[in-house]
Amino acid sequence: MGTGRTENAIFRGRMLAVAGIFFAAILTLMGIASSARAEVVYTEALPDGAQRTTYRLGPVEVTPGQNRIAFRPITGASRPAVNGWITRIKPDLVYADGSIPDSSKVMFHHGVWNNAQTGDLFYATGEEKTILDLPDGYGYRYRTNEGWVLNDMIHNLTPQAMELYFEYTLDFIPESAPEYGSIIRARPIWMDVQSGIYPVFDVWRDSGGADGEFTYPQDDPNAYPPGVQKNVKTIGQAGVLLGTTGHVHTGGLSTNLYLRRDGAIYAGPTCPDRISFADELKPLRKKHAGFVSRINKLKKSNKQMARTQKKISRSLKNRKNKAKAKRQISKIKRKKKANSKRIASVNRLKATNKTRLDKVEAKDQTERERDAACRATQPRVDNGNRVHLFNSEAKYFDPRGPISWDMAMYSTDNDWRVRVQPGDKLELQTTYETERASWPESMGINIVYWARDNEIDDVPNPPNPASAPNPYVTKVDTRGVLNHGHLKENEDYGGETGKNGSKLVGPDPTKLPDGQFGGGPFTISDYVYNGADFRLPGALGRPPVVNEGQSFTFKLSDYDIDNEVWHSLTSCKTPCNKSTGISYPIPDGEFQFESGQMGPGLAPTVGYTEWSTPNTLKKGTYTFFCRIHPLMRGAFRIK
Ligand SMILES: [Cu+2]
Repeated sequence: MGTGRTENAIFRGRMLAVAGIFFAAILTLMGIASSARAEVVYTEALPDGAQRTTYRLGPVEVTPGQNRIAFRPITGASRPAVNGWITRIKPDLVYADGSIPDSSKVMFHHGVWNNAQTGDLFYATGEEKTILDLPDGYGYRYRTNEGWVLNDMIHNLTPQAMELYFEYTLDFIPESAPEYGSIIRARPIWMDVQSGIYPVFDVWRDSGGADGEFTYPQDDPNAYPPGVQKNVKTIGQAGVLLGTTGHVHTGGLSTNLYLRRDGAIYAGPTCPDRISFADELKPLRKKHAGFVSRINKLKKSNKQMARTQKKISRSLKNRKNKAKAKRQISKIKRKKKANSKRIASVNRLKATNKTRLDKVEAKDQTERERDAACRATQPRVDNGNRVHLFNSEAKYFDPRGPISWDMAMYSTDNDWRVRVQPGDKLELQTTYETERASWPESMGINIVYWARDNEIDDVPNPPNPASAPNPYVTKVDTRGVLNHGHLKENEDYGGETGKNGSKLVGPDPTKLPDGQFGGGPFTISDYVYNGADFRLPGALGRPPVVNEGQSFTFKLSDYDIDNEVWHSLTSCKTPCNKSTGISYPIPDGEFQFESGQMGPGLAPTVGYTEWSTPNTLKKGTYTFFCRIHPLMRGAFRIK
């Protein structure tokens, strides 16, 4: 990794160390942000007493190329007018006409619904558009006198301004509904492998284990300051966990939620010891191998004799002593016959033995399966007292694999429950693939919903909280159900060449002649890496050249800084000139370099507006793109 990575990590570390910035920012912005216009676009009554209503929030004026974190209060007609329970939330981002933009053009990078009174971050969604669906009988408490703030980040991948609306569909049980009194209050717990307003970490290609996977935080020894565990939260009261879904970015494979309880060990029924058939199998297998090798030897000897016999027969007419040769032939024939008889008899012994061997092997297999099935019903306790609660796996619909937003997460199903007690610790980790590319600015987040015992008691005929499975006794369903299917807006994959290269964004830069280099720095403006952008025609697009040991410096234009248009230089595999889409280009350069999201310091930027390519690069042509605006492509050459 070049110099960029080190600076990147330092600046980001400093930024994320500012704890509490999230709430501070919300409180400040609540005062100054104007309330956005909103409307109800759809409403319908559901059989369980809930009303399904789609609210619209906006318009949101999306500026060219923006990747901006904003806070907006959700007030008035853009949320329910009466108290009640929220049981489901489904997000979207739409144009004025209700159509959904392609994610290759603009993405709902994240939206976090925040209750300003309780501090709850009660719903979050990202590009994967996860739906929150609380289990039957549970709801998130809604009060009209509690303020809501949406923390959103809209990522415009294009140089075009847009007018968009947030849409979110609530299932809501109002106070007036007969079902209202029987709903149990569900509360969110925000689990995050990082912290702060922009809780990201970088995943580098080939990092982590030999399995091509990187798990955060444990695969990064410097993930947290000593003694700090950002990914762990302690449960304060007895209660029941109700459900969770993970959030990862492109390249992410899963999040995993665990529980730790001091001194706890597996406490469920034990599986009977597996019966071992090794003592029976060993001699049978040895015998079998012995028979096979004897048969092979006899066959080999027969073949040899057959060759000798043939040789003698061929040379018979030239021999003086024909009688002697004929005697030799008959001797060989006799020996061959005897051999064949022996083969047949060993074969019979082999078959008898094999029948016994097969029988014992079948018994052994059955016993292994029985044992595995029994153990599969038991929770796995590892690292002392840690028990696995849920694997929120990312299911990629993208035919090219885990390299785009064409995916959905696995969620816990409706009857997933986990009994928790005060002092229990929840722990989260997330796993990314590291064979295909690097994945800068990655996340690993779960919102876990739970109910407290004392609030479960608030409803008539409450369920017995103690009936929820103790995860040290009963294995919970760690697999869950897919949150949603493939979404149409995620089909613009890119990476195409087209007929005669019609879809290429520029020529193959490795084949272009050397360009001029006057010393720099190069200015990035109008979505062009001026001086190093191979999409430009003629001499302008030729890769600039320096000698080994030297580097190029790039800086943001004042216009981009003033208008908050952030860029990166991210290495991509040469020629990196195919069409732009959600899975092309990706950060897969043969030699990895990464500037970070250049900008003056507020999240999501890294805090510098000028960056130099690593001076450790060997001879060759290097290609790069902008992770924020993947249509931007550049190249330079080292000689
Ligand atoms: Cu850019």
